[in-house]
Amino acid sequence: MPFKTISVIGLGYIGLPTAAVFASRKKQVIGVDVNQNAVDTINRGQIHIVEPDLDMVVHAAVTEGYLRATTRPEPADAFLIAVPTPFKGDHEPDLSYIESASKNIAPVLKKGDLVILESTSPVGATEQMAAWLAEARPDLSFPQTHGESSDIRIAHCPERVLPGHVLHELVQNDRVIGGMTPKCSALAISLYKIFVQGECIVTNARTAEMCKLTENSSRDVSIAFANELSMICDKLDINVWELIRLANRHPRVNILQPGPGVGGHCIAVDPWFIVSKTPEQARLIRTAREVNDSKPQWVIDKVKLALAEFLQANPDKTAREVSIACFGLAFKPDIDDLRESPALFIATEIAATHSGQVVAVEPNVQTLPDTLNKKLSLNTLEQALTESDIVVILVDHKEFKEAKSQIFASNHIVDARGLISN
Ligand code: SAJ
Repeated sequence: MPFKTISVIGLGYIGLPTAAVFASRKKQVIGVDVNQNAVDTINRGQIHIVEPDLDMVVHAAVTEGYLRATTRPEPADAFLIAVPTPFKGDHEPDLSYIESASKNIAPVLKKGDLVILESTSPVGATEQMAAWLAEARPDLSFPQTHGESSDIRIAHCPERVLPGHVLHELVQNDRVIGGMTPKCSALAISLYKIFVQGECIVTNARTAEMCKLTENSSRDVSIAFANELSMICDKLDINVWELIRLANRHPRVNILQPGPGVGGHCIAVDPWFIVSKTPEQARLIRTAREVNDSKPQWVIDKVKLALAEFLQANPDKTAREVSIACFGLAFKPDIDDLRESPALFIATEIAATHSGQVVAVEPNVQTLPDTLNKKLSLNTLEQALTESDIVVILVDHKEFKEAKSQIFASNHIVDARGLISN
């Protein structure tokens, strides 16, 4: 077998599940992360991130001796780089994590090794990674200079799994394999076939990079269309949820759902990687980002309006006596991930500016991040409905859908998800 030992660099939302799944197929896996705390947690058989069933898979992999974490790279037959690729303040991609991962693994590379970049990356990042590796190891040959006879094989194989369904999608999804040469692709396929049941489709590295960016930009543009419609319909006094339901009856129309904005760590970031490379051409992609990014403030303004209307209808009350409940803080339904969440941003802003009480109902989390505790407190659904004057629906969690008629009975509702109007 060509892969006795596999190393995964970056043990986050993609790297850790990937490492655990290789280990579950009885491969020796070395996980590498700069975060000592994450490394220690994993070596205890526990996890530092939230993903259904991942705890069990990691626990089994560690206790059976197939997965081990460390902060310093060790020799392996294949290296998968799954580190963050955020953007800088000006929306320019920040490749510094890929650069330091490349420089860290370079000393342990040997002839015949495969290096795969899995991180979502701007076009050209794989070639850049190959250049960093070659610079650090002039004694080895690389595909950019030696083609099919290179010592090291390099490919870009972007991750495409949906948070909350990672373990299932890692195995079932088709995989785009962008080798720097056909032999690089062939070796990458033989690695992924250890656990991937979906099809592995070969292309080149640049197309694979653009493919991942295109998938998330396509979704961002579609959501922006829905969000723009919601703002248009609000002006025209039309129920956008009914409108979309009706339009979607057309056999070739499939509009997505408006919401309080686009959250998560991918869809709100990746389109900028296209815009930064081709700013003059990527007009629609940029505008979609701007539309989606404007939606949280639009919702906050709606809450302010609801408060003004409430005070007008209840002249005996002051703002300090008005209680607001925010339903949902996660970045999308039925998960507990609060990172990059427009719902959390909106709830925090309301708590910071409203003089009365602001509570949040979030059935998927037990405690709020320390930074929020003073301004925002968690409440149960029942208590929030009894005690609040204004209800703001930010996430359509299943618990809220089940309590739809109870919520509907509230007098003042700002419904950013169409929970009750849908
Ligand atoms: N959203 C809406 N309306 C919709 C659909 C989504 O407002 O109709 C919002 C969600 O509430 C959320 C955001 O968009 O705030 C993103 O959620 P999502 O479920 O669309 O996507 P993510 O970020 O969880 O995962 C995406 C996936 N990409 C695509 O579906 C094209 C996933 O397959 C990728 O692997 C992942 O990004 C990634 O890691 O890039």
